[in-house]
Amino acid sequence: MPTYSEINKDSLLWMYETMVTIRRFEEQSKREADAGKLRGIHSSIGQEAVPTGICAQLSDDDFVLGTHRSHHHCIAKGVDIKEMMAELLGKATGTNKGKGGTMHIADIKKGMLGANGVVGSNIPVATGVALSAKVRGTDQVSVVFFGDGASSQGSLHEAMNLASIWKLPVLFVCENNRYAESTPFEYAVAGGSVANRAAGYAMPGVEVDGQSAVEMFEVAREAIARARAGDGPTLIEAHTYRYNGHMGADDPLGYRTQEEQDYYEARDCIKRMEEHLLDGGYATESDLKAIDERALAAVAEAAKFADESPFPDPSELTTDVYVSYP
Ligand SMILES: Cc1ncc(C[n+]2csc(CCOP(=O)(O)OP(=O)(O)O)c2C)c(N)n1
Repeated sequence: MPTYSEINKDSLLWMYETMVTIRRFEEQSKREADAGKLRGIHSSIGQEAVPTGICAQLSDDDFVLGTHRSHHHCIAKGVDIKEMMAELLGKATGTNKGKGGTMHIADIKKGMLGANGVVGSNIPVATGVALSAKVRGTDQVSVVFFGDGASSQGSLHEAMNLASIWKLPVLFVCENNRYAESTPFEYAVAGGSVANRAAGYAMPGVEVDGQSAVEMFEVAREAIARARAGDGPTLIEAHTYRYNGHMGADDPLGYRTQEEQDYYEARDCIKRMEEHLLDGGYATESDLKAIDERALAAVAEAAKFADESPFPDPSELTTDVYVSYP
């Protein structure tokens, strides 16, 4: 997985391809769910720029921890999409041998320590991971993504406090997509801001347009540098939007308006990156078409791989479930 230190042609093109791959992957995941091959997914369509702008600057040695809605985190962190799709379908070739599914994808060698279906649960884990990096004297950074709903969990506040007093190398990244299931952010979050909460824990709290990969990159650059330098954590609130229902077709979206949806879709992260690349002379229409086709082909190959893979053998039921200590 490449690691970029600045915005240039290479990093812009990598971010574009990563976001397009995430979107095509999510579209395919929905088709798999609609076909009854899994029970449903929490789609990350609309939110692709958030992990992409950050992970462009991480290496396999850095850590990411996610949520129930984590396909975009995994792809941005370099997890193989064939193994991911197989995991979604519960196949033996999946990242977790088919035992994790859509909400528990992990790939330790890529530094993707796991999606997690329990809201808010990965925040203290990421903080512990950052403590481990500090104790071991490495320059590794730990990044945890969570939703606006999770931002009021006690786990975030306990973790921010410890991360601040111990100056841990962790980025707390809130993907504020405006709703926790159907509960609006304005109703549920006192004070109307997640970023403001950083002040109570003596760390920077930054708001950023989460539909711009370039802005995500810039904000993350500073936070990552701060973490690697031993200066401690940053809280980032990325304003974004999930275009689909909370968990697919079961959600009639009665709690939000078409105007609101149109507002965010007009600021779509992929469209904006496309414009940025073309206007800046970084790519031509045909370059972008070639990338789009490559992403589509990669996702089609992943779907085929997943379909053709076997389910785990029943004898595997309890393997990898418990760790045995020597
Ligand atoms: C501890 C816990 N409480 C409740 C749930 C049920 N649940 C799943 S997703 C979700 C909403 C989470 O909203 P947010 O953190 O904003 O993330 P988003 O779904 O918007 O990505 C809830 C309440 C859960 N999985 N875990």
